[in-house]
Amino acid sequence: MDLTGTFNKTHATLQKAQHVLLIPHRHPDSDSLGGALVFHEWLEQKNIRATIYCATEINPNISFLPGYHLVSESIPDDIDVVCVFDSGDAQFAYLPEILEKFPKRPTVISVDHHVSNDMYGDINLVVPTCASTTALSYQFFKHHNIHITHTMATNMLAGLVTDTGIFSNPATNIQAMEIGSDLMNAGARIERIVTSLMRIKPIGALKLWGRALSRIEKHPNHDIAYTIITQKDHKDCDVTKDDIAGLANFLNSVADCAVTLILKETEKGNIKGSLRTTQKNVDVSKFAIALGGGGHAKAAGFTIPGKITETSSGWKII
Ligand SMILES: [Mn+2]
Repeated sequence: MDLTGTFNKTHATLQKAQHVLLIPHRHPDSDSLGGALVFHEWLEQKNIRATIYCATEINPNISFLPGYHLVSESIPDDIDVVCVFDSGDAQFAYLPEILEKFPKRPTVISVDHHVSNDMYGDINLVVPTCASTTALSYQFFKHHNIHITHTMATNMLAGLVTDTGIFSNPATNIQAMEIGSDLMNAGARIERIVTSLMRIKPIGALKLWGRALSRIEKHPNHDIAYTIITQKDHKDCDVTKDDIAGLANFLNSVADCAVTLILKETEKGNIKGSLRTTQKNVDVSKFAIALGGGGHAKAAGFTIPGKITETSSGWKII
């Protein structure tokens, strides 16, 4: 894939901008916010005005990202370029609502690595073979001979570590390892990243994980392991939504099954299903779509009405 044209177009558009709005997707992870932060740092160096705006709250577990405090709570009105990071569609970043605020539509650049990206940008710097949006940003910076500072390197490596599951999931390729190694040379702090993203878990979350893990069952006919989390578990263990976010990924990486499924009761009387697979030939999004949900081939979800109750013969959805 020759990216020269798109790299140059992106570079030229940003260079000419009077004020760039950098937006991660809703509830950003470190790949999305990390991407916005490295571009922010570079634009500031070039004396090009840039503002990072996020439409939702940001999980404090990524507050270690250098520049995290720079995220603005308001949108300036002199924006002429909007750059969206790690968002496969416009709505996932609340882009349509943001664009409505401007009388003259700014130029939209999408920087992303999702295979499902629907090319909503005027410029689409979209490369699905990149392990992370920050790995793509790294390539852009290298192409234009932009010096990668140690803070940029930490932001880039954080995205790469997150999206590769610490260099272990199918997104991990030789290029990801090479970029990771170069970023460490540039001063990225991998121990800080791994500790913040992967290790620190509140005790309540560990208790909840314990309950969920103790209930795992394997389907008698299909190669699928599943477990459940009830609203009572939430209350007993005093956890937040973010505390359980990593459980589906953890289960997927350790369970001796092709597919894992977590069924979680929500406050609103629904059940949320989180599907994961590590198998190359399995597409869990098909299953999720059949149940009215969606997602990616390796990670997908759905929501159905119902409650989970314990009966004498086991757990039942009613
Ligand atoms: Mn990503």
